[in-house]
Amino acid sequence: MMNNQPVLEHPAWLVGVGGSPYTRKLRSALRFRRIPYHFVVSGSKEASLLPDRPLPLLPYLVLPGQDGEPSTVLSDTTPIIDHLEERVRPRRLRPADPALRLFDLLFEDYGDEWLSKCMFHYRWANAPDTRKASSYIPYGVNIQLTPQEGQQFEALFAQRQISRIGVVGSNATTAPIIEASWHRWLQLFDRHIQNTPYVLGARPGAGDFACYGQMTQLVITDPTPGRVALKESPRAYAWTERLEDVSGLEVSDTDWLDIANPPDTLKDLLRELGRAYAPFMLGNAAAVAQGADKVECEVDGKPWVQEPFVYPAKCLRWLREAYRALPVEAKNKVDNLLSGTGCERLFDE
Ligand SMILES: N[C@@H](CCC(=O)N[C@@H](CS)C(=O)NCC(=O)O)C(=O)O
Repeated sequence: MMNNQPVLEHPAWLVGVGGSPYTRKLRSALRFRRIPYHFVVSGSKEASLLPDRPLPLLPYLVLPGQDGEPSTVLSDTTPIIDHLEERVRPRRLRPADPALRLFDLLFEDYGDEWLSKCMFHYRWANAPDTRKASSYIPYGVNIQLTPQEGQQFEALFAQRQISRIGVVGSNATTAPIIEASWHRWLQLFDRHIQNTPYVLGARPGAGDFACYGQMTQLVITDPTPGRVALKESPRAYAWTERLEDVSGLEVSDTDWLDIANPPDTLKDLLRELGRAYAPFMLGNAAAVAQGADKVECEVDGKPWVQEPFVYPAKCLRWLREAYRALPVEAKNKVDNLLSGTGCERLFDE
């Protein structure tokens, strides 16, 4: 039934804040998909009139019922994107080709779970970045705070985020690994988008929007990673600005690249995923499975220590389910491209 609905008949409500990378991911994905929505600032009067979110996360999406009134509430951008793929047919983000689709999921997870580490680390481990973010973010939620209230929130917010830095895995041991990966990502991404403007071809997929969401903060907003970005890749800066609104890009199903014959730069990006993101995902999932109180693994050939984090272990499960569900021919294509990148270990169960 739902699959026959070509578009949402009424606008949805996207509740979030501009300083949240996942809000930015979903907002630009909705724009690209030409799905009508009203953007509602979290904590506002308008948000309080909508049904509450199922998880304490931003953003969340409130879908309209048949009468256009607020109905279903969804949290977590990856399942939200999946839900919309089913519900709205045109301009879908996930490629129909199963092999390509697996790569899109992988890049989406890399953006969500690894570039988020870069973003969190640079922002909350560097005083100038912390000062900038915590000074304006409170006003993003309430533009009319008094300066005293603003400063109070600033201190509370910075304290809260810094207290979460262990969960994300930024510490003295991991900082150089995270920073080196940010430099490399920019260099490799720069070369890749010289070949093809989006990760998997001439049109963006969910992976592009996930990377974009984190890159809004890393490339544009935050001073320290932003300086790195402008030095390594002014092109990545322009790409990030562009992704904010690609609603006017006309796309077709032939815009995806040929996954049996991809540019070398795609393999280079996958090698980068295999170098830092994949060993972290595996080490973390093993620690979560064992109920260990610490993740202790090697990432990029160096020791990595952090608190176990349940959410990325769930993401790895989702990726593995997607891999297991691949038809044989697609699995062969995926294995072929993953071979030697370090990412194949993700699916080595
Ligand atoms: N996997 C989630 C992550 C969302 C997330 O971590 N959001 C952050 C803000 S960017 C959040 O809501 N943190 C808790 C809070 O701010 O209350 C998604 O894709 O939506």
